[in-house]
Amino acid sequence: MTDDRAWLQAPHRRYNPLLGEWVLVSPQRTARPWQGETGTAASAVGPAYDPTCYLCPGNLRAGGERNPAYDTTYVFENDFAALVPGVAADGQDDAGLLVAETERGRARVVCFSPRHDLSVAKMETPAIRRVIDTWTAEYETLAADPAIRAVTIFENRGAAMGASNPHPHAQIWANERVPNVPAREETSLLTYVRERGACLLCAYVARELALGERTVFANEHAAIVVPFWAVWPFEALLVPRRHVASLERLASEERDAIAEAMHVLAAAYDRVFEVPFPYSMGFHQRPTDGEPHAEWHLHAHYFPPLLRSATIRKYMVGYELLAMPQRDITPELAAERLRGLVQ
Ligand code: H2U
Ligand code: ZN
Repeated sequence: MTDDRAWLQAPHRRYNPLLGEWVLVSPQRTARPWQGETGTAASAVGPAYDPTCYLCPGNLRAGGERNPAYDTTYVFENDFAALVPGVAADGQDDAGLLVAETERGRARVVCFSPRHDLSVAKMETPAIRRVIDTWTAEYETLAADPAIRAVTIFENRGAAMGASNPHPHAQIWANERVPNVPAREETSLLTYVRERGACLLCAYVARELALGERTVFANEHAAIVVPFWAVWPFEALLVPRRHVASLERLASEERDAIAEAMHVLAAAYDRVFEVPFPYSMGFHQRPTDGEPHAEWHLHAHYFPPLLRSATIRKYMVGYELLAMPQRDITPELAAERLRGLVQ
């Protein structure tokens, strides 16, 4: 079927209402020759247990502690934490130019499974559900700390995204103050409610599910789309269909639905180039400052770097560092490709 929207084939820019910024889309550019780096494909995963892995059960970590013989999920305080509690409040503001302030926080590591060789794509949905339950418990514990006002749960998968270890794991960084990106999203969500009387993400997901062209997968309680404003080639947004602000407010069947959606997306990703697909993913949810934050709608972003093969990745360089993000393959084509790989 031909699409009669001529602008779709021409260079155009699209608005990201969550961040309040634009992305340049250049669909005509996908035919250009590639003479840059080819790199090497992400290597295959190793054995079920690796005696040299610092996340495997029973092993010694780099920080000197020994992991227990865990048989489900396992959480520990990051031995090399970027954020630590007990920092005395201090800082400076020199004419609005040299501005700094101390930041308290915590950093945790969450192992998804004792199995070194698993990934979200290979794990069964009930095991992913246990990971979601573990994240939820961590979120609630950190939220109860009056010094913590924001909790960021994220997974770096694959060496291409800086993951230090193939053992399936995520990190949790908890801050005294809401970090840049969720702070911008909060402003956008609040503005949308004020101007249009609706939740931006409730309205967006309903619109996408009705259109279908950027939908990758949907079940009763969760939807995955390649956002209209996606920057990364195969970027995806996972959203609970009900308006819910944070993990601990999800019903049991909603957690199961999110676990299924996470599995489906990770498995589809691995089929794109027939390699373990690297990505960074993570959740945005309400700040933990004690306010209700009814404006918040929990969601997860997936940012995978691969572009045209297992070895050709997108870089955020040049124009993107100096001006604005840019993409070649349209979000519609990326969604079509991913949708075709959902099993
Ligand atoms: P990444 O693979 O996403 O980098 O996460 C691994 C984290 O595990 C990383 O933040 C921590 C690193 O500081 N880590 C420990 O806490 N203990 C160790 O023994 C090694 C790594
Ligand atoms: Zn391991």
